[in-house]
Amino acid sequence: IDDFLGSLLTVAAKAGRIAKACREDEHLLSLLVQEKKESEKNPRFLHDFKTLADVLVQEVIKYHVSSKFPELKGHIYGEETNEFSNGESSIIVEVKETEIETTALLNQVLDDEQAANALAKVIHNDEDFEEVANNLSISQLPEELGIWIDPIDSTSEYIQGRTGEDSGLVRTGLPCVTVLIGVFDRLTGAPLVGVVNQPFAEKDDGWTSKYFYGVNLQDLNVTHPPSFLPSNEKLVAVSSSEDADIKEILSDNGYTPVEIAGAGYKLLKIITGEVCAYVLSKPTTFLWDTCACNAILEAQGGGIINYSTLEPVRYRAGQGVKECCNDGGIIAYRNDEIINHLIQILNLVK
Ligand code: 2IP
Ligand code: CA
Ligand code: CA
Repeated sequence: IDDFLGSLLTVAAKAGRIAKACREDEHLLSLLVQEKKESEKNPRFLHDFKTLADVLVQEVIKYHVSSKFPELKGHIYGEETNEFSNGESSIIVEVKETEIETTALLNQVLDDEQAANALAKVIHNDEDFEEVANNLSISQLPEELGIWIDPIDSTSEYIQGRTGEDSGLVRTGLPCVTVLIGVFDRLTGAPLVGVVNQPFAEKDDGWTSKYFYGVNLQDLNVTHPPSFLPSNEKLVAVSSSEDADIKEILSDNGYTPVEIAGAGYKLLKIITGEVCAYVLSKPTTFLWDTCACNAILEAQGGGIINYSTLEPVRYRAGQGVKECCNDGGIIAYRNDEIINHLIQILNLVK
């Protein structure tokens, strides 16, 4: 059976291994960081970076999914463009048929044979993902699908590389890094399948990763972790850039706003039940940030609405920060009771 969910989890796990490989080697990491062009920058940041890891991960996911599911070719969208410049010239980074060819291409970017070799090995090493309980064949999904990839969310945390607090609710650091793959219905815009890999979930002698998924169909509704997990009723995740008056309204109404890095990671904290919602009044998240976790949240009975229109966020093809911005802000929530209360206290009723 063409296990669609298994394929997404397999490539998300490989993406996590690539992100780890790129960070492991300080020299390699220094080679990988490049400031984004003005047109690609997220207004949230004065300096917005992408790393070769971002571009590589996105290309690996595109290559893997479109070779296994050719009907998706041309409908796999991602945050990053696959152009990477090493100073004097720019190179189109992609996965080649063979490891040798991929090594040669990477060496053009890295100018470091050994590093290029190491990375190409991880890219071409196919470790199958452990059995996934719910085989999901692509035939169970609507015909017209699209995929949104955020290859590495929390790039700033990824580059800084802090290990994060060792207990309780991690708020910054490598644990906030997530690989996000969201599948949506191109006709309705509804998020259907979400897969998240958290490559730096726990630090013991090395980093152990964690995975999460959700399938949100009429006749199939599964999530990992299970939906019955209780949700913290008081903590609300906010961006460190959120307005003080919004944080005040939350505190005045029985909630505790918690500043946590990472759009994907804040959404993940709702999915795991550690916070009950994520409120963002700013236009600083994009379709690639929210699609994966939106599918999981809807499968759990929650969702994401636009902070200004109160409409559920819906997904479409697009390219770049202008076309793909959740420009009214978002509110993500675990259940209807929470969203109804938040709309009321934030006085958002139109
Ligand atoms: C970023 C990243 C930032 C987030 C921003 C996202 O994605 O998740 O953490 O800002 O909205 O677009 P904040 O930390 O204020 O929530 P990326 O790292 O992929 O650019
Ligand atoms: Ca992101
Ligand atoms: Ca990103």
